[in-house]
Amino acid sequence: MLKFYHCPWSRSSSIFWLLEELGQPYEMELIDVRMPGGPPEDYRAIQPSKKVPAIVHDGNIVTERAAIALYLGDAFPEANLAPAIGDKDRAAYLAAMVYCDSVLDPAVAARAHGLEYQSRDYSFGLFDDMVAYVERMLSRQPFAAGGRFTAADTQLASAIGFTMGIMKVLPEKPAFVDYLARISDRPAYQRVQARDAELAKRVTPLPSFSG
Ligand SMILES: N[C@@H](CCC(=O)N[C@@H](CS)C(=O)NCC(=O)O)C(=O)O
Repeated sequence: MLKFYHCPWSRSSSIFWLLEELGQPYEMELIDVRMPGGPPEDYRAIQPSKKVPAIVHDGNIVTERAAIALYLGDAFPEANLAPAIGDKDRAAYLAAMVYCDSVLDPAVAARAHGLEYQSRDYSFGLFDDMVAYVERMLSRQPFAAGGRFTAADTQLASAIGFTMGIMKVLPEKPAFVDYLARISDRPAYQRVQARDAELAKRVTPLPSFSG
């Protein structure tokens, strides 16, 4: 059995979407990461920083969104969401997965917090370089890893949707808007939007973002 630790409307929502795309059975445990004091201490045995997402599958604890998405895509190849080793799209797939969490996410956070820095100061580099790169990528290919939807799109589209649509930090580039339009009618995506809205009533509300 697969167990999924989730907080609605958070970074774990991208893994929720991927699980729905995979169509495998899983059990969800809600972790209220926004509650005062954070989740209970014993959750640290699953996720060392008491963050979401995390999964347990076949006795393996997997943390870190990129690792979880890669793990799940490979664990369920029948869903055809992970270009296999040897596939020409594998390199772009791996790079996009890691880029979302190691460059896009921290670059947006740095911008949101008004951090002034040089590219060489942090491994994630400059916000404007990140925006230009993602815009170029999505202008030359319809999906994160090339011509077809993969697990990497659950991560990239979630990141763009949240940081552009909710945080209002990522600029509304036509390439980003068109990309979100390409994925937004997927049934798994629609299901997760509806379920997260329901589940959100059971946890501490999101802070408001001033933009
Ligand atoms: N590096 C982690 C980061 C996960 C993360 O930042 N999760 C947020 C959800 S939006 C969280 O749990 N925040 C609660 C907290 O930091 O106390 C990953 O990629 O999985």
